[in-house]
Parts: sequence; structure tokens; C-alpha cells
Amino acid sequence: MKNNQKKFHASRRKELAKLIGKDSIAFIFGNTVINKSFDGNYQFKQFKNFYYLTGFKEPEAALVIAPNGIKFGKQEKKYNEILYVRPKDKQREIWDGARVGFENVNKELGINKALENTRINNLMNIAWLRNFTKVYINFGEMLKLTQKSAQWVRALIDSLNIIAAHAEVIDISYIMAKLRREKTKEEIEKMKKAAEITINSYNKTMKEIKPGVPELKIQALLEYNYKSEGSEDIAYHPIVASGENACTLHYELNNGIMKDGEILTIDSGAEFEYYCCDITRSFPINGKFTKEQKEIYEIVLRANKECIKRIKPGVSFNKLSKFSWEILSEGLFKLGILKDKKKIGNYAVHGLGHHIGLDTHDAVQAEKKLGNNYEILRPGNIITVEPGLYFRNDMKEIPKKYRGIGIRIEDVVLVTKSGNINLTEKMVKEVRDVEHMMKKD
Ligand SMILES: [Mn+2]
Repeated sequence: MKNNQKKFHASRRKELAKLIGKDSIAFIFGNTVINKSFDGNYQFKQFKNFYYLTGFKEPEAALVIAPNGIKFGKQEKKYNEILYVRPKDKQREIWDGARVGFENVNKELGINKALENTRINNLMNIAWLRNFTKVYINFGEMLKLTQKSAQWVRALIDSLNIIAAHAEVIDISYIMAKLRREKTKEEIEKMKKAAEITINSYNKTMKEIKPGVPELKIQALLEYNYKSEGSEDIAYHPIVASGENACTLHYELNNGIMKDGEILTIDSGAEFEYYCCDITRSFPINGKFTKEQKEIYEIVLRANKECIKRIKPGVSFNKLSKFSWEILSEGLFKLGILKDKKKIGNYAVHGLGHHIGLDTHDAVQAEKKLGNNYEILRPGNIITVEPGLYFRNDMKEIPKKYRGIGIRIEDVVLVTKSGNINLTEKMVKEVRDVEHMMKKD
């Protein structure tokens, strides 16, 4: 790992140590592999919180942070960060690839103390755990763990049952949410790169949109382009939804055929070094919007642009969401589609957007459950702005010519001290620009 990357992860661990305080200890388990079929597994993906703190991408690891330090055996030295990793194993490494091994952790990751993960049970010693008044654990994530990690987790829970009488046991996800809410310079750079890859890939792919082409082919081309442009993974399963399919918000079958005269809505993003992008655009499949499609598109576009203009520190995300509904309802009212503006929720079925970062729907929202003001925007927040309107074919109350249209326009926006920067600004969205870009040369 490069030096500046080591520094970034080290700074995150330091911040976490500050937040949990001196008499605390934190156990953060990394992810384990997930079976896909018989003896085949899904590609391994590290938990985002664990990645944030370590940059380590191997399964069955655990990080322990104890701001006051921990002594091992008779040694005098105390360590406040310990990474448990899989032991080196020649035979397994032939099959599954190289392992860093505890002996190389310091050099590779810049974490001072590392041990083989088989020794993590020693930490579950009850007498010793009594030294701490607060024990932080990544509960939400660890319930999904398999293999040996699941056994360690069970052992840890057993010890906690006993020490819980005098120690507070706390889910760490809320503190991680707080920590991840404002993005650092390094993270913003990665988000910019993820956006650049996503935009380039959309531009290459949109030329292939035409009647008769399967949605799946467009999905495949997008993913092909992401990887050709340097992304190692998709941020989430792409939505490639033509016609009425776009009204299914999390449509993921992508098994329709694009039809002349319909719209294709694509909601997709590349991941770059674990950071996510998330762009939605709606394209006329034959290259030209109909009058009705254009009318709806312009309303959604206005909501997108007007909301972005208003993004700055101190603004409430919820109020911005309400403002976008006002624009949408006003537009539909003028077109005669909406008689009662209060019914806008029937057609604008989701909120304005979400925080984004290491997760597409960034885990910073975990804080919401504590009732904290997570939704007041601050410099360093990155959010999406994605108004949409959806008219299903069974909505008999609206004129027939508007049915079967689903349009969403989504950008990724960084909140800065003085306002905001639209990280996906280069992705076309004006009607004439979209139609121009789709021209086949
Ligand atoms: Mn989104």
C-alpha cells in the first residue's frame, strides 16, 4: 500500500480512538466470504467500515482499538491498534492467492501490532476485559459472518454476557457513521475518479441505445466500460429500465427489450478503490424525446438543477426534498396531470437523495436512528440529488399519453464551505445535449 494511503487509514483509526475515549476497547470484525453455489463463492468484498480503518482486503480479519493500549505477555510495550489476520498457508495460497500474513502487516498497512487471527480468542478473556468500561463492536455487520469468524464472535458475545454488568456494550456503527459523514480530501479525490469513470462509461454506452436492443446488453456494456476505465467493481447492481420498467424503482432484472418511442432510464455507478458513484439519466431510445416525454423530463430536470443550486452548509436535506416535490407538483399541475398537489407522492415516490461515499447509500445515515441532526448539510458531505416522476400504465387517472413514462435525473454533489461542487456535472442532462450525444455517427 502506498504511503499516503497508509497515512489516510491511520488517521481514521486515530479519529475513531478519540471518539470512543480512553477506557474503551473496540472490536471490529472484517467480512468473510459468502457462498454462491456449491463450493463457489462470491467475489470477496471487505466491509466498508473495516476498509475505511485499515485498507485491508482479506477475509477473516479483526481490528482491535484500545486508546489506552494493550500489553501482550511480559512485554513492556503497549499497543493501541492490533490487526488479526489469517496465517500464511502455502497450500491455501496456491488456490486462493497470496496472504499478507501477520509478519508483513506493519510494512504493508502501517499498523504496529499484528497477530494471527487464531489468537483472537485470547482477547476474550473475561478478567482482562474488565479493564474497560465501554466495549464497542460492529454488531450489525458481524451477524453476517461465517466460518471461524462466526466462532470468535460467539466467544466474544459469551464474554460480554458476563462483563455487561459493569461495562457498556455499544454498537460502533453510529460512531463510524459520524466519522464517515464528512469526507476527507483523499476520499473526495476517489469520489471524483469514480465519477469520471462512470461518466466516460455512460458516454460510450449511450451510443448503443436503440430499439430492439436488450436492456441486459446495455448493462453489460456499462460494466465492461467501467472495468476498461480502471474500476474494479460496480457500486451496485445497475438498473437498466426501459418503458414502464423504470417505474419499478429497484428494477434489477434488466431482461426487457428496448422499444421505439420509449425511454430508457439507467441508474448505475462504478466503484473506484471502494468509493461509489451513482448517476441516473433517462434517454429516448430512438434518440429523440416525444413532446410528452420532453414535458416530464423538463420538470424533473428543473427540480434537479434548482435543488443543486440550493446546496450549501446548514441546509436541511429534508427541506430540500420537500422543495423538489414542490417543483415537481407545480410542473404536473401546469400540465393538468395533477389536480391536487398533495397527491404528488403518488408519482414522485422517493425522497430527493442520500449520502454517498464508501457505500452507495452511505452508512452515515445510521446516525439518523439516534435522532442526530445528520440531515443538516455540512462541508465535506457528499449527497445525491435524484428527483424522479413515474407514471405506470395502470394509472387511469392521468392522460394516456403520459402513462408508461419513468424519468429520474441524478447527480452526485459535494457540499463545500461556500456552496457545492457537482461531481457529475460533465454528464449531459439538457434535452438537446442528450439527443445530440445519442446521435450515431
Ligand atoms: Mn441514488
